Amino acid sequence: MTTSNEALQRWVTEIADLTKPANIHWCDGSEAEYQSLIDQMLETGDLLRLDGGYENCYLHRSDPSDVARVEHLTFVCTSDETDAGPNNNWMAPAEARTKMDDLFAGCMAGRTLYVIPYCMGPIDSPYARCGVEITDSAYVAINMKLMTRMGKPALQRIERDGTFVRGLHSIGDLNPDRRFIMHFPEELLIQSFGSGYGGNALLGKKCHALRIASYQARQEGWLAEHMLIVEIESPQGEKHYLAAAFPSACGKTNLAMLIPPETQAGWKVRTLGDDIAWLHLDETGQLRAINPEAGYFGVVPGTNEQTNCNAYDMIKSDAIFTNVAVTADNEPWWEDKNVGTPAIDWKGQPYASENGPAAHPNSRFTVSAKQNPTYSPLADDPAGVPISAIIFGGRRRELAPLVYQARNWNHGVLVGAGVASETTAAATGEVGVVRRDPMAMKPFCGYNFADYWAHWLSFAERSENLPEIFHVNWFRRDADGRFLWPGFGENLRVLRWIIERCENRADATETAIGYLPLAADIDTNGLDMRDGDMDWLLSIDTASWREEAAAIGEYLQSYGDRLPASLADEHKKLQDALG
Ligand code: OXD
Ligand code: MN
Repeated sequence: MTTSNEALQRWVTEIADLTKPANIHWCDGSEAEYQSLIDQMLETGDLLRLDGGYENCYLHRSDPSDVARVEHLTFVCTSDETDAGPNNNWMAPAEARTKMDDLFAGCMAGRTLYVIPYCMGPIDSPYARCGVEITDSAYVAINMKLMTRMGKPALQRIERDGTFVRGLHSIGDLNPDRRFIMHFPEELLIQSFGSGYGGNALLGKKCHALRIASYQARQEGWLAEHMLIVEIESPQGEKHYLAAAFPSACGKTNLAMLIPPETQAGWKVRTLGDDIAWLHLDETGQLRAINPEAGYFGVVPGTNEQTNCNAYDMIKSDAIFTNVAVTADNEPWWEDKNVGTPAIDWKGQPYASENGPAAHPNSRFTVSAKQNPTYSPLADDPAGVPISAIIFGGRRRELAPLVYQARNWNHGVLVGAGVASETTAAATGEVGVVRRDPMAMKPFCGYNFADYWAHWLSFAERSENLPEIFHVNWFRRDADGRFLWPGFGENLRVLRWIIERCENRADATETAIGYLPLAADIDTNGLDMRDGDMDWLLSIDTASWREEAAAIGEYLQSYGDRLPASLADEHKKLQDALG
């Protein structure tokens, strides 16, 4: 297969000349191709077949030094450094190109170069965008097949539209000293070298659908966000679509796949997306969302019949596991799976508890979204879904109440900009330290956050019909470290209040930080909670919030002159309200 798009043909030739592969394979996205890549990887040992109750499931073990996103090696290369902003690592484009050309020179010798045309979003959607990833990793090719609309239809769209994002990837020699993830948003180009792992290597995901897309979205008047999209249907058949931004490994997949507990009879939840949303205003001023992805790359540990039964079942067939352990029967195993025992750890060594967890804490499953029993067919609707509410959240043991609502859009932008969360294993670095993660986009915004907030604020001038904005925290603990809120399916109780607020049907108390429910407004029927837990979950400690507001102010000020005045105003209002 080749292409009638001359720019693409030229680029493939140019990259082949640079990287010197033994073969070139244009991916058509067929099942037969998927199976033949799997067979080939089974032969080379890059994949291991899993057994037990797991059908067509495979395990890939990545290099032990290559198990998470590498934010310190991720760069945004704009011609002007300030366009990348203090939120990104920056390198001058020419310097980055030279560095990467040196790394890529001859790097595919003896390997196959895969050309992977893909479409982010429903193929026929005006909101979708295409890309082509060139890679020397068959693991990337099979993951892209599950995660995106990959192959022939995407290539046909590229040939129709004439534009595409270029992504060049090589696993190189997996040497962490020769690992870089470079973005050139002005050229719609990504170059990634030295990692075979997830967000570093599956370039459609974080690199394209967030970093490059956020940059493009600003130019074109839309938003590319780190958000799940979920449909909630009430017992009366009323439907609402919510988009929620939480940092990595804070439960987006679980919330998107929420299973209503028995006490919530008649409620239905369907999933549109678990990680990324592209949001556009339609001609009526309604914000509409599409999920650019077609699969889930989810965190495995913690998935069990209680926490997320649908995900637990969904990954029993046609899934790729990365860095989980295996049992003696060759079933995949992970911490908190609650069945079976590990025999071999994620590194392929006999399991011994003194060596740490059996599955890597950031081990993942890759699976087509269509395997989700609560997959919403609207995920394929070219027009997307209308969003009623945007929800921000983080993992905070203290401070942030269970839920609160922003007073209006601009205040909501401040709430989003002030998001902070404890770090997780999704990225390399220390776990559990609180860091600012505005809109959960700290690792993913492809340009200066100050400009990004200005772009968010500009939506208020374009529509009078914008979604309500909320903040949630499922992770608050008491003085003994006990989680105060049960989380998982019970989060529906909080989503119900959010929907009621969108419908102007629920009460709230106005506080310095926004509108909070009264304890009685959240249904706690049947929950095993102690007296006073709900009050604690909804309490606001003014002294701590003053400190938080000061810290947010300091953080915002680090963006200097570029900080939008109306965001500074919102912040001043918060400080005044806290007294
Ligand atoms: C992810 C992440 O993999 O956010 O989705 O790290
Ligand atoms: Mn994510």
